[in-house]
Amino acid sequence: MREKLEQIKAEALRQIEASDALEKLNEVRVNYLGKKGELTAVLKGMKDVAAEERPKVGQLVNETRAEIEKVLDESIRKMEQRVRDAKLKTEVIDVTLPAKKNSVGHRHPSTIALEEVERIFIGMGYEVVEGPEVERDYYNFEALNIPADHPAKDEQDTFYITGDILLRTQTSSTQVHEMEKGKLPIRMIAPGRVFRSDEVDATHSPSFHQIEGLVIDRNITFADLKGTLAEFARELFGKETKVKFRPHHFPFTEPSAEMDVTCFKCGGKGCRFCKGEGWIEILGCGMVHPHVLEMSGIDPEKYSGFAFGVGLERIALLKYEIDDMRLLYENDIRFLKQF
Ligand code: 2U9
Repeated sequence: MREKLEQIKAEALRQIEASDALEKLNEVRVNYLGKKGELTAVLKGMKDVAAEERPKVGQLVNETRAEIEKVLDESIRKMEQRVRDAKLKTEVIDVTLPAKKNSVGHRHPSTIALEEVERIFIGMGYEVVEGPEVERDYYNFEALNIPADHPAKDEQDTFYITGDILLRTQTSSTQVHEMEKGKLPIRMIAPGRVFRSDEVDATHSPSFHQIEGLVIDRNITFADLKGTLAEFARELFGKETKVKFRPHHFPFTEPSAEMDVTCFKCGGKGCRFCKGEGWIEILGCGMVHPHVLEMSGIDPEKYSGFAFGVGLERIALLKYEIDDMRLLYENDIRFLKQF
């Protein structure tokens, strides 16, 4: 038995010595130490060995196994080292090569402008509320005091889905839903996409975005409107910005006004940017019409409020001095990556 084990060991060591690849060393492991290997076969043949000899033979088998394993592991370690060395020699890394460009996207200029406006109003305690883009005629027009014969209701101006269902032309509908909930006071802005049947040009698009604001509480006056919107203008365009209110008409507010800001390029002197005016029109606003409050179940004797509406694209165009609205929709990466 001893000779047989010596023979097995010598043959295993010879094969290890002759191996020139890791696969071959693994083969040796399987053939000699594996479940069906030669040493296991010897152990299985123990039944033919005299009982008193068995512990000795068992010990011999284990010793042989340990010796083969030791040489095998050492050979594998050396072989792996040789493979690594060869790889290092062939795979030269040129550290002077330019790195792969990692191109990370960023927010769209309209989104940057929206988040700026939201930041300002959230800072003044307003809530941001979003509503549906598809609306009933009532929420888009009637509840806002826009009568059936108003030109805005013309099919030329509004996208109708049915006679009663349409794509909202303003986000005021979202504010009407809030008023109907009956929770007062209200201090909210409603940003979102709106639709008007307009031809595309540098300043018009059939789909654009608005941010409308609404405040309803006891004792709200035009002074609150002026103070709030003047502060908004200063935050958005710089603390030197002055505001001016011109009388206007909207069916849903009374009195109504348009607000201009001093040109942030020339400070109001007049330049090319403000077309020599010194002023730039920025938004529409007014005191919520008592009838509008009443229709949504708010008592105009107890409560009053102000509202305003601003075009998001207009803010983005002004802020970034872009002269054509279409650039905001085309998603041309050469344009977008400038912001
Ligand atoms: C309720 C009552 C009144 C919202 C208002 C404007 C004035 C306004 C335009 C600005 C440019 C639309 O994006 S634009 O084309 N909007 O001038 N919007 S007051 O008034 C409301 C809103 C909700 C219940």
